[in-house]
Amino acid sequence: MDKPHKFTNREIVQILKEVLAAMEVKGFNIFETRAYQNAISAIDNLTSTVYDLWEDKRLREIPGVGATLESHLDELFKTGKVDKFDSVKKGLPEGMFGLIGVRGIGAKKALKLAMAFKLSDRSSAMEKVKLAAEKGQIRNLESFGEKSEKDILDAITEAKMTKNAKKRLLLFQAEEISDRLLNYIKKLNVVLQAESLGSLRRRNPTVGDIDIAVSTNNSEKVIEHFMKYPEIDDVLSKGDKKVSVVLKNDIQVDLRTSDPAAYGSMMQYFTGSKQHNIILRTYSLEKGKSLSEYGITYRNKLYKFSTEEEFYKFLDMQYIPPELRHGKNEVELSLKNKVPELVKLEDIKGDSHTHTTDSDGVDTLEEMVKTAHTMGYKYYGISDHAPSVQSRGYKAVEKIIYEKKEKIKKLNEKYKDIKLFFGYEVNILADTTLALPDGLLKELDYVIASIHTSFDQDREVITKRLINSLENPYVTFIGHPTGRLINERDASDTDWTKVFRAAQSNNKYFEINSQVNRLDLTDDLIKEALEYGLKFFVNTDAHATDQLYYLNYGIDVARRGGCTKSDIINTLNLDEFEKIINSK
Ligand code: DGT
Ligand code: CA
Ligand code: CA
Ligand code: ZN
Repeated sequence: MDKPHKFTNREIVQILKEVLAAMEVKGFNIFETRAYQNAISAIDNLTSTVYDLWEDKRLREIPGVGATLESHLDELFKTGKVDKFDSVKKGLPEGMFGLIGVRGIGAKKALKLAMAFKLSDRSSAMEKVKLAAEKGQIRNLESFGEKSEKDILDAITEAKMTKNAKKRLLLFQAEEISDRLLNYIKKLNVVLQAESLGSLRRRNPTVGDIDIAVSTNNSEKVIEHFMKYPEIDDVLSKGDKKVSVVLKNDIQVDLRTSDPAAYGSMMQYFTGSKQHNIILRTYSLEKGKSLSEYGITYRNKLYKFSTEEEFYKFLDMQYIPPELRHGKNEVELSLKNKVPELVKLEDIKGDSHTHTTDSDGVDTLEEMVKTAHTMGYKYYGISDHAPSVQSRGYKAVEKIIYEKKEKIKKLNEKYKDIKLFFGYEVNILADTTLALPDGLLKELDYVIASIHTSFDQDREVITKRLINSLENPYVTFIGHPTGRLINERDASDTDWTKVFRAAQSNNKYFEINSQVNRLDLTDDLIKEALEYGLKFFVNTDAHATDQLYYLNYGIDVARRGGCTKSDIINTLNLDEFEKIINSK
């Protein structure tokens, strides 16, 4: 019997997306489609392979995979197809499915295009639609237009370009994979030290491949042990001190060993960034010192370094933390002894962007507060999405606010050593106004203004939306200011110079949002904002109690932007923090 195909996560996601599309055009109800939606996003973010989980009978651990989907996947892995999926797709033109997954083409549009251009074959569907778009034949179809024709053309071109290009991992995904691997490696007793380098150590928001360094006097044994790592799928190259492999989840790992005496040099070299190393090398050469992964050669003698600190010291430089090794002005700062002392997670005294079941959170107000209390926070801001005045009416919203105030007051009495603040996250509407009128904003302790819709407006409009919000006396800070979603949505087009000036003259702040696919503001904009003397709130934007623990990802970004403790508002003591909140 043929060995069944080992479906990759990406293939499974595509299969599920196609079934979901078929369900949507056939009018299945939301309860039937939701499981598929949940499973798709869970598998998209999975760091292990679905196939392996299936082999271990652990499919149900994937969020969204219940008994039904489990049996479908079981059938898929055993037979290569799923009867139920085929019957759902029956009667629909095959070409429609060749378009699923292209940005901007949903199920209904895919069907319309397939009907209009008689797309009976999936493999040629994209190419045919591209041709039609180029000929201007799409704009005249019902519910399409010139803009959507152009968007479709862009999306297909992009989809073709990135078809073979791998998506970069989000930092937390790379960290999970690398922690698992380090855990395995460290079980070997000849391993003296092991850690991940490269973009992961620099805390870059995304990671291309994983670089692991091992300090040992027995490289042979380390490599032998590493080669037995059960997640390895393929070996790209193998030497005495260096191996490159691809894991089953399609991620490349480069592992290098070094004897302890030279471990610091190796760490420095493979931490990068490449641009940082280039600048460093140029500077060192001027001093007659030549750099390599083994050490520094000076007057024909090789100096080895067991730590990075010694390495930078030998170059008469102040130590540069990995997060700052961008290849910008950090070498210059180091030579002037002006490397900032970066903010640390332990400096944080509270979180000020959090949701509850009152809006789209999954845990109740008290559950969230209890967790924040356990974490030892001194203060905690509750900032659900504001209830809509448009749909509920002013009076009703006013009532909700008074009731919530009472509730929070009671919790403040119950949890005495943490101070709770009542805020809302208020939408900045497409027409540049805020979704809650001033009369209600003034009832709150603080206000987060955020854009949640119309991200692709023109630069002037986006800029005006942010500036108008910054000019509102009740607004405290702007939430996730660029609106980007990593790998999904670009930052909105914004004139940051104007926005930063507006924040400066109105004494307003920006958020550094710790959600792993946001990390927003971005490090380069933080750096720019610091030049205007601006300060930040680092928040989790938690929608569940466990997300309150992920503030470290926001701190990573703050550090990459060069923030010290005094640049971050929620490192302040309660009384100073309260002054800022009350300054409206
Ligand atoms: P990634 O994997 O795309 O997220 O980014 P990195 O920074 O981890 O890059 P990677 O894995 O290609 O290489 C790891 C580090 O090794 C890199 O940050 C600097 C160092 N490195 C790699 N190639 C070169 C090179 O040609 N010259 C120098 N100076 N350093 C290099
Ligand atoms: Ca790397
Ligand atoms: Ca690498
Ligand atoms: Zn938000």
